Amino acid sequence: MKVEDNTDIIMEGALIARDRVGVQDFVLLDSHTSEAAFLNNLRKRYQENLIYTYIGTLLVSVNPYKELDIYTVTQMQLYRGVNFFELPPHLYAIADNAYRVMCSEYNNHFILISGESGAGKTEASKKILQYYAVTCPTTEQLQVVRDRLLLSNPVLEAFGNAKTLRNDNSSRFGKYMDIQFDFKGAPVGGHILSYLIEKSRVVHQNHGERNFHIFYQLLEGGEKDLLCWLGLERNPQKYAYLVQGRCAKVFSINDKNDWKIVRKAFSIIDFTEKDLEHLFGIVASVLHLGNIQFEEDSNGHVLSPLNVDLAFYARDAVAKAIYGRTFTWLVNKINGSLANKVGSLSGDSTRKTVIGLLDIYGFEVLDTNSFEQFCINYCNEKLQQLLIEMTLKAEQEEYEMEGIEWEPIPYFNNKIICDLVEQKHKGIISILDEECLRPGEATDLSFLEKLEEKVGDHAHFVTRKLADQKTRKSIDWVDFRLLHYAGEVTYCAVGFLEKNNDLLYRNLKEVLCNSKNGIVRDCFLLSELDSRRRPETVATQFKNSLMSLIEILMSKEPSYIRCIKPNENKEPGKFDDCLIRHQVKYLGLMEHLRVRRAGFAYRRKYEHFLRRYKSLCPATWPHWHGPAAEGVERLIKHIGYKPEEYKLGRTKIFIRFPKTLFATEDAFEIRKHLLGMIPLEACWRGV
Ligand code: AD9
Ligand code: MG
Repeated sequence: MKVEDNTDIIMEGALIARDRVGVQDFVLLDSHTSEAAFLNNLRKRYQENLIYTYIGTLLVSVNPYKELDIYTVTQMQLYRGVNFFELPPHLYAIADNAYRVMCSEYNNHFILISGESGAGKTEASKKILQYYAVTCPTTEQLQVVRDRLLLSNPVLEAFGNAKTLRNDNSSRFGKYMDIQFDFKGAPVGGHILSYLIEKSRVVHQNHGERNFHIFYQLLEGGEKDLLCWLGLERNPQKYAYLVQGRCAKVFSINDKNDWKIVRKAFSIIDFTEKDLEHLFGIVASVLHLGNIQFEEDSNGHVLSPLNVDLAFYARDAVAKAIYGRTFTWLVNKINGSLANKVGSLSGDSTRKTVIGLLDIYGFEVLDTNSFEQFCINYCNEKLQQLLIEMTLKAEQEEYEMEGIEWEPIPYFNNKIICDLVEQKHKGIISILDEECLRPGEATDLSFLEKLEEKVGDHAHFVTRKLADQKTRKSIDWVDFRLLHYAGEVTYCAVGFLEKNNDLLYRNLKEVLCNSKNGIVRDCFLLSELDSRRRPETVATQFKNSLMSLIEILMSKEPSYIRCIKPNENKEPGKFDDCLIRHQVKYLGLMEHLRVRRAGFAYRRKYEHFLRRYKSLCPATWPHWHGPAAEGVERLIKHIGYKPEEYKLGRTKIFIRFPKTLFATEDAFEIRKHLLGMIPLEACWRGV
């Protein structure tokens, strides 16, 4: 066979392969960046079990709903220290890139994982944590920290996750976890911030849903003696708080096994037997509380000034309060055990950097959406807004500011919806808070009327009164509808005031303050009873905590993972075009791609670029005395950048393709070796 024929065959083979598996970076799509081409590429790859695809440095992930062989230690080692685009797209590449930049530039990072409920955020965040646990340098002493970081997950999931209709392991709280690294890049500690646990689930679950996992784990897996001591029976059907969803047993969940994992985790995270006694005591007491019944009886029993409805209400309020506060206690306790105690031992406690992992409950639309969905979806609006601010908006503004020629790319900015929810005095949360200040007078309906009066003309708000003008879909008279960035959600206003107020009768609080259970006493402090200050409402607390989260994130370097849910049935291999198209649209992926294609992959201030690479050019090494911009110009001329590879802005150099930067980086590594700064093997770490 002639050589030319052979080449043809190879070329043809490559084209066929490409045709079959698509391109690994959407930026490389041949055709015009149409939505159809985008979906086609995603579908091809998904069918080949290639669930990850890049848009530049952003990772798109489609939930495979089956175990794939791509998370092994061998795979982890493969991605370690390798330049971003040299291997197929992977979570590990994102994790490794953030880590390497952190180590070389001593700055802080975060990885934002977003997508709707069931799209794969929690799995992604766990896999990233495992990646760091396996690939980062460690010492015997640091292994404890590593194990605690990993094992905090099963504990928090037991208490904070539950089966919902959308996801058998749905996160019912938001989680932001900082992993702290020392100057050698070893993980030395961590810190978790948790956001608004959905405690209404403790007392009520929709059909097909469960309470938090821990209840079932305790009943299924708890040792006989323990259950006996707690006065519990193994059968979940015996407990009113566990039977409402009518699905205590779930095929995909092994409660007995999970219990064992959780028990082991507790022992490694430093929980004492006393702590556990108190903790399981609380879990059991919630179940017992749920079984308390009240009857109207004028002849005696216990005398109570409450009618039956109020007695049930008070009972549920106690159960929710105990569980909610215990969850916060749990997070604090875990934080205590993750706190970096190694700094002083390793002799350098000053130079610490962090990588934050954000895994928050995804956008959610149920048959009936309540206050909880309102908070969850508002949170997702905020994250979308952050992403827009930090990518689409910031990127385009930067080109303009730097004087780089740029054709603006339009995108939907959801700030208008964030404002509708959170604006002071005028937003939905303020209106709700105002109603909560009128006890006895205000009701959920008066709240709805106020909304109509104050935000009725907003383009993203609809009630029945306004429905005819704005939408054809019917809407109930107790409902209001928000047109979120991710779609329409109809909220039932019933319960908004009560859930936002979150009050507990004073005498019940008194009882809890004097509890014999140490955790309950820690959670209900006597000082709270004396306080005359009105506590902040739930929505306002949540709003404030999100604002400070955004501030934390804005101060760090971002990486993004956008998770996509392929179908509504949790089915492996099923690519539902319509559902995925909708997500591609609202996640703004097409706009992101357009900005990426037209823009530059990398940019750095002249001073930083010069400081790093000056050794590559005799004119700039060891010192350049002129303006940094001129130094950079000399430097890139010397190393042979072609005009189409870069642009020079007012304060920064912009590099169009990652490969240009990687070549420069490789040259720099070799130069470092020649200058005697590092051994040669280290230069080839990534090869
Ligand atoms: V929610 O907003 O907390 O309700 P998540 O967190 O986005 O949601 P999760 O990570 O819990 O979804 O994924 C849902 C299920 O999809 C998991 O329980 C797995 O069964 C499945 N999944 C997700 N990602 C992967 C994966 N990379 N490989 C295999 C996966 N299965
Ligand atoms: Mg989750």
